[in-house]
Amino acid sequence: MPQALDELFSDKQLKRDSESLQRWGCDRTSSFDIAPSAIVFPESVAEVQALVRYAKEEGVALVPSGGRTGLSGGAVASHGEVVVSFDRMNKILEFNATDRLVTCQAGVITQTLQEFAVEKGLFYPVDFASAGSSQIGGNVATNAGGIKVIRYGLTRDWVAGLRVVTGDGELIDCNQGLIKNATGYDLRHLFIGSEGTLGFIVEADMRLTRQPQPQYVMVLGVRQFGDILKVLAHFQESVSLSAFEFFSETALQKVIAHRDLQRPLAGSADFYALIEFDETALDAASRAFEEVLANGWVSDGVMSQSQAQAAALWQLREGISESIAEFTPYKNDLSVRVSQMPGFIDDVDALVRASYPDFEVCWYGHIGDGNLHLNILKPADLDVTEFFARCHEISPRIFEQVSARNGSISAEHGVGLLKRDFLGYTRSKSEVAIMQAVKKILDPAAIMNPGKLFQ
Ligand code: 2HG
Ligand code: ZN
Repeated sequence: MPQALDELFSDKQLKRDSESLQRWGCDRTSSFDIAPSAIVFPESVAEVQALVRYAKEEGVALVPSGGRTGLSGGAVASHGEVVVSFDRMNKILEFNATDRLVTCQAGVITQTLQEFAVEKGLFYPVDFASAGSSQIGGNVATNAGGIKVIRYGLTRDWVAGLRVVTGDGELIDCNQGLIKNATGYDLRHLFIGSEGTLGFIVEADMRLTRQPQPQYVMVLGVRQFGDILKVLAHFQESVSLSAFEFFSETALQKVIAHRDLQRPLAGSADFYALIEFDETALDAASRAFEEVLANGWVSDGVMSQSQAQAAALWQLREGISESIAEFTPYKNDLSVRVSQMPGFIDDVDALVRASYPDFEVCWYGHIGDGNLHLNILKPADLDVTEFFARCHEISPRIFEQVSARNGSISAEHGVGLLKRDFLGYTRSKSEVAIMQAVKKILDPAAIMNPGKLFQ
């Protein structure tokens, strides 16, 4: 096998040194072995096709790799796989102002697309803390969400067309950038969120939209977990929100210490809501603030007076994930319908308190989308394996709560390796069987990111 790779790729497109294997063989997870056999960097669709055909012939497992910012092990190579990095397929190929479409190679960095849109007087609204390194191909493959979903939806909503190399090495063109196309199954949506298990996304036609008005950000101190949802409902009665995020005091303390930031409010609260809206909603938002204060749900609040202040307040939320990385967190990314949230929060909170009395628990997330990030922090003196084993023991009990409310065990981070064994809490046996059957058709030799999502 190694010889053939030398024939398919030039020296600069192929790495086998141990430093590179460690670097490109993983994502942001820390609990899986990293053991790829080689890293390849294709520069064209034809090279990806040739590689897949060769891998199919020889039974070589391939792992696609984008910005390596994933949190579920979807891009981890633990079993001698060949990692296919899209770092060298990072060009914006085409822009059409009438269609408001940008054609990106899979390796275009999210922030590059965002900046390109601004240059054209437009806006690419999917955004998250790792936008500076995550790649469009990876975003599509995991249907990435982020901080503006409440207003703009997920990556799925911005994909107008996809070119995908299937496990047969065929190139298929899905939806051609059309708005309307009622010609049967929309295969584009099958690949979105498929985590590279059906084919490798090589190009995507991404939609852009109008630039938003200047944004205002409020951070509110909230007394109780359950009151955050009352605040959300109250604001939504009169304000079109572009974000409604929350974080706990523990999360705030971590990010402040890590980035050396200022506390947003004079005092502290158990929880904080971060709310974003544009200037047309300024009066309504100010009124809503007075009302939630009068209702006793909120103890205090602050509103940005400039774009710089808005960005500073956003740091308090966006910096959390990075700030807790040093505590080797055990991650959960849960979602239920917003209407189910109150009971769900109470039950999971009680479970976590009872199960991990000696662990620090950090709550934050996109509560306006029904999405909670629950991070359990490792005590410094506890061994990693033991810590993960203890957390794993409790996971089924948390997932039972998710399942009882028809929720999801992975709202936006994907299943990968981390949640694979728990897929059944969200997907029925019939659904998993259908997914496996679809995989057999598109990836008959089982070489496309095998072992991810399901066995
Ligand atoms: C976020 O919302 C990201 O900040 C990361 O989805 C979440 O690290 C996490 O748990
Ligand atoms: Zn998130």
